[in-house]
Amino acid sequence: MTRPLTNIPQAPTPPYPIAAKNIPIIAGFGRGSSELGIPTANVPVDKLPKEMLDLEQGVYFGFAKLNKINCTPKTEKRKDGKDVEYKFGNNLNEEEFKIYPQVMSIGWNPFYGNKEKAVEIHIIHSFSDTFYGANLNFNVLGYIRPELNYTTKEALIRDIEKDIEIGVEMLESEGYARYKDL
Ligand code: RBF
Ligand code: MG
Repeated sequence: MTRPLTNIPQAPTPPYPIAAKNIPIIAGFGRGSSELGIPTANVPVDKLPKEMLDLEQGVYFGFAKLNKINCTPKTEKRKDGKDVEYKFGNNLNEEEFKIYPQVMSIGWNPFYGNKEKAVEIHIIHSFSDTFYGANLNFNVLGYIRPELNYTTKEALIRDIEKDIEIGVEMLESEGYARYKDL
């Protein structure tokens, strides 16, 4: 028996597992990769299953898998006016379409003072390119912590890195690894 890192149960308990399929990845603010070095797949809240919208703001973990879309690349303007290239996953390597652990943030990103609720998934893999326009299958298997405000970017990054460590540890454990099926 390994010592539990947190008070997270040893297997999903209701309302988990919650699964979402073929959710399109949209452009966020572009801060995840450029400012934090932690890219996230932003998903449209209105395309998510109701059980996911009922979750309180906070940080969660589960599994995720990208699906490539057969679509010609296009460029779209992000809210801040910056051009974003949608490649629909066609630029990624075949082996990058497998199931990875993920940590997910639901909330208003208090550190950045967002006005709208954002749901973003950090897939735990260093992808060879961007994944805008690809689709995402993912599940939510448990809760890690509430969304917090931070005084520095470094403190936010440190906590996300801790979330990743906790998420990976839980997902490798017997009670959660069984849900690696999307
Ligand atoms: N933003 C916050 O303001 N507070 C948080 O506690 C917080 N936790 C996060 C945890 C994870 C696992 C991830 C992936 C993101 C988190 N964020 C949080 C969101 C972060 O600010 C966001 O990913 C970047 O601003 C890029 O949109
Ligand atoms: Mg993002």
